[in-house]
Amino acid sequence: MDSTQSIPNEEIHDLKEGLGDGLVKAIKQLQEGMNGLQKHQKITNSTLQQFLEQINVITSLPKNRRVIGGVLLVGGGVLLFTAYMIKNRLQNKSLEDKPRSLPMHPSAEPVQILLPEPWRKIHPTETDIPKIKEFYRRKIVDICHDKGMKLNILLLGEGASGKSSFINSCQTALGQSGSISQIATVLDGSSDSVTKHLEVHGMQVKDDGGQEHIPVRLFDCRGLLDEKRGVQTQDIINICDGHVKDKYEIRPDTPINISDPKYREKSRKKDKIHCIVYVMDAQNQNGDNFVGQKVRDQFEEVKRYLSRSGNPQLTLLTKIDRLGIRHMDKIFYDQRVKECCEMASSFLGFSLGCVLPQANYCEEVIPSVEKDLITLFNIWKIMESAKSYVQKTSAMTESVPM
Ligand SMILES: Nc1nc2c(ncn2[C@@H]2O[C@H](COP(=O)(O)OP(=O)(O)OP(=O)(O)O)[C@@H](O)[C@H]2O)c(=O)[nH]1
Ligand SMILES: [Mg+2]
Repeated sequence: MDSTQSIPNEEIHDLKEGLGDGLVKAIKQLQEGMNGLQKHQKITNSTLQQFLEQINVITSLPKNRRVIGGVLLVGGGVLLFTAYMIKNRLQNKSLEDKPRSLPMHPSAEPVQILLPEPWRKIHPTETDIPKIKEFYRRKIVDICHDKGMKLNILLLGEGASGKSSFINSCQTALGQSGSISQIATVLDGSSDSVTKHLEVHGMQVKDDGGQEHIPVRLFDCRGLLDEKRGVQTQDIINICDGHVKDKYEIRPDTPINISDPKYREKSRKKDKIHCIVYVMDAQNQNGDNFVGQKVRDQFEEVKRYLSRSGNPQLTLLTKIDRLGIRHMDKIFYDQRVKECCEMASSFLGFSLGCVLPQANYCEEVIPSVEKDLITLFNIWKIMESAKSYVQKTSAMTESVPM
């Protein structure tokens, strides 16, 4: 039966007027809303317009209620689908407009952070890290074979900058015992300096015949802090000049008294410091302020004093692992480490070559070749500087028991 015959003409007209116009109105409203979203999406306008016309045509046909209902259902579905697609396209477009995150290097470091060439070459070949490690250990041992030479190194820096941890890292890398050395005391979260005495640490290296001492002594010192808690500049100068003996308790309020049993009145050349290392925390690059003003002033005073005697002065930039570096074997490719070293170099007025980035052992339970390698390179570099100073001044002509 022809379906139009069962519906009176007026009814069809009303239906068309009612549903058709209502639908057209709704579509128009939706279209207006979408136009706002579609600044860049001309395609959507024409799609909607075509759809609108189709609906108009269909609703004007004299069909029965079921046909019209079906049309509305399908039309509504298509409409929702179209709106969904438009929304997705607009979202994708806005994501495309945002700056992309950095493309990743195969090693998962962003490429512009890892430089194509190392900013500092620390070893001749890069293919076999354990072999390179051995190369530096051998160089360090060879320094020792130079006619009983003794090298005194003073580590000077703010409290918690990593002085004692560096001593432990050196012994770990040199000792090859398979565990982390704890010859110097390191504690977390102390507001005062953990190291309160002048502590002189000898180093041992594992050689073919077992452990043997090497003629380097690392002087650990109370941290520089404020007037109430830090080491006094006069004490630092006395240490550099060899007047302070091992285990002297450094008092923040007063420098060593010449009547103190730990005061060495007549210091010999072998008691003096042959290289001073300013230890700074790489995380503290607040602008370019690695240390507070009080500590900076003390550094400057010590620098001025030592520059008269030509004593080598280096900077150890600790905690570089906290700069967000994932692969410790990539630190000399890392732009962040380079920039941090440059800041440290201009902060203290030393050349970039005098700044040594360091990542100490702190949470590990076993040593890693990468940290061992950095540490060995740094201690070797420090010892080389001390050695040339000693040679230059002929300071160490006598043999000294460790
Ligand atoms: N992540 C990281 N932590 C470090 C590093 N060096 C030291 N630390 C941590 O920093 C804190 C202080 O280290 P210490 O070695 O005691 O510092 P210090 O300069 O001897 O401090 P004082 O003796 O208090 O003057 C400890 O929690 C160490 O584990 C490093 O290179 N990386
Ligand atoms: Mg300490």
